[in-house]
Amino acid sequence: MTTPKPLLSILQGKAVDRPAIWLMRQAGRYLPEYRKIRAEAGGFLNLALTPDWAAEVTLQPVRRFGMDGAILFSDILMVPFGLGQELRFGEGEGPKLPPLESAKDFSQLQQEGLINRLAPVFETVRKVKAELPLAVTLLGFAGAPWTVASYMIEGGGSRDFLKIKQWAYRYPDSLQILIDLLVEATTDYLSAQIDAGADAIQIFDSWIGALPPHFMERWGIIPVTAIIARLKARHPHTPVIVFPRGAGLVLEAYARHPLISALSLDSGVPLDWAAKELQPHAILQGNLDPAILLTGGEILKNEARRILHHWEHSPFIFNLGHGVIKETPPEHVAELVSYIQTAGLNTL
Ligand code: 1CP
Repeated sequence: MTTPKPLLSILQGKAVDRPAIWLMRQAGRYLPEYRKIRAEAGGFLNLALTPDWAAEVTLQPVRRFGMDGAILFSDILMVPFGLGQELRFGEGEGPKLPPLESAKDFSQLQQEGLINRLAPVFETVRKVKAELPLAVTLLGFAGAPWTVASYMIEGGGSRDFLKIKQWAYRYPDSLQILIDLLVEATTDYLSAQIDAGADAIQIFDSWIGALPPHFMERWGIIPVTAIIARLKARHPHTPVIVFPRGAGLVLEAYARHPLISALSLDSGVPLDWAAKELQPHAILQGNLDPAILLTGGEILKNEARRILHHWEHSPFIFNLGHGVIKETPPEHVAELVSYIQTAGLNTL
């Protein structure tokens, strides 16, 4: 059976004849056509907030490789930016923000005006939707509250997350105020992406794995499912994929949660365990090590085959366990996409 949008059909729990594939960070520096536009745009923020450019780089990997999904070109830090926190992306560095030092700083964040300040993002979604082949699913996204709060409090990327973790351990009620604010802001932001044409959503909780397992319910599952509950009230048919990177055994609680229907797995998740404990409760996506895509050759084929074999009888979305590494040769991506889409399960 051929379906109009294989990726969306899988997320809706329909039977399809092959797994779907898209890759986290499929747009970006490993593509020469991205680097060209990035150089023209100057800064990352200028690129992400100029709809013609952002739409173009969203479409680039789909055009080149024929993925089943296009992910909006934007960043999880658009929400803090939309709330009025200053945001810079230095050349070759990660994001930098003036860190929130105490609950007093929360009053500087302005929720009204968020949607206006982020209007170019929704314009990008509309532009992509108009140009995207019908068979391709358009994914909107946002960061989960814990992960986004970590950048707002640490002032950028972090290795140890000591500021946000101490805040969570010492003043949980105070951190909760920020998390609740992010639940509301993220819901509005995602809802506007869906209104503009996003077919499905992914919520990235990239740093939830920094917490011990028994804190993941409070700071991971509860806020993420609060967003999903609010989104469902407005858009009951839009699927949401949750990516709780590094959640380990807590993935079982995510999968069993009635509001979570699809989970993205990092490369640390053993697939025999996932097949048994997660797959009965959720649609799964993942989880090739991005370094294997970087390496290419025999191991890429063998590992792609190994992952597919786990899902012979279940709907599955092939992806990486984390984003594409910027040194990855585009030919490796081309090989992987055509392998997944054409080898099919019968000829493996
Ligand atoms: O200069 C450049 O070209 C900037 C590099 C870059 C890109 C291409 C950044 C800065 N963000 C993005 C786009 C982006 N970010 C996308 C859309 C593109 C796609 O997936 O094809 C998405 C989905 C994100 C999401 C994102 N941003 C996450 C969650 C996923 C993950 O990687 O865990 C996170 C944590 C960020 C923060 C961020 N933005 C950029 C960087 C370098 C970082 C990581 C900083 C750090 O903590 O070290």
